[in-house]
Amino acid sequence: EFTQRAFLLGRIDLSQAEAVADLIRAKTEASCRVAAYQLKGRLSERLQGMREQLVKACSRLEIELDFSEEDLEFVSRKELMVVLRSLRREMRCLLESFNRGSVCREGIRMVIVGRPNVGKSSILNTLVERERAIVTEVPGTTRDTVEEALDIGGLLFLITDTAGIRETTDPVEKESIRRTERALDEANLVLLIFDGSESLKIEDKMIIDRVKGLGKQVVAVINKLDLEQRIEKKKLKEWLSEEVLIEVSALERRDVPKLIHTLETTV
Ligand SMILES: Nc1nc2c(ncn2[C@@H]2O[C@H](COP(=O)(O)OP(=O)(O)OP(=O)(O)O)[C@@H](O)[C@H]2O)c(=O)[nH]1
Ligand SMILES: [Mg+2]
Repeated sequence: EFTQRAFLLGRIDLSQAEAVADLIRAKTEASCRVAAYQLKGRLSERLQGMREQLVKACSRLEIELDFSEEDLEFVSRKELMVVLRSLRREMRCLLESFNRGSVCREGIRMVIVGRPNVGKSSILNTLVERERAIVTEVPGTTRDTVEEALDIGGLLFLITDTAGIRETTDPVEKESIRRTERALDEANLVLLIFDGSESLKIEDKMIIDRVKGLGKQVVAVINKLDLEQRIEKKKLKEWLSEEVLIEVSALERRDVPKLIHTLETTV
């Protein structure tokens, strides 16, 4: 009510009013910082400054048009171009900061995918440090998507563990895979898991191609580092090309801090 009154009386503008809601909803330090910046009116100041410059450029051009018959130059084309170019740069910066801001506010949707039994649920459990998802040695254990929130370096990660992707005729598993696909579509970041103790399978390639086709950020992980390694790392690197690849053992929590650090620096 007080925010609404402040807005209606012109004490704050719409972006500041929205920042009040963001500040209340903020779940991490980063989202709190973004909302506070906006609340102080910094975003409004930037927008106002840009608007003023545009209006000025526009009015100069209009004068020019009004007196186009006469041989008078009210504005130098070169100067105008400098102003417009710098404005365009600033707008691009603002657009990019919008994406970063929305990631801070809404959190990063990270989806864990891979073929069955590679240790996706174990990775989720080790990240959140509790037995969140059921883990068994039976491939196809996770049927429905499992979600959990985690604060990593002040950023909110909304982690989804999914059912393993494989060819199947089982109707329940088919539906599980459809849910995995849906989670993938909504993801900002994909955690692609491989089993280091087994050689690469055709399904691994299929999943890589599927994920790459989405054009999202990917962090690849070889799990089960504690077992004898049979995975063809060279071939995997070729399949992945430029994606980050790290090795962990979810079971022994080996190199998990490295994985967390990678996630923190990737986004
Ligand atoms: N040795 C070893 N075993 C692991 C590791 N991570 C997972 N496992 C085992 O691998 C098996 C499968 O683990 P899950 O975490 O259920 O694998 P998943 O990918 O979620 O499997 P689905 O849900 O069936 O797709 C379980 O028996 C785990 O104990 C690891 O780092 N080392
Ligand atoms: Mg699972």
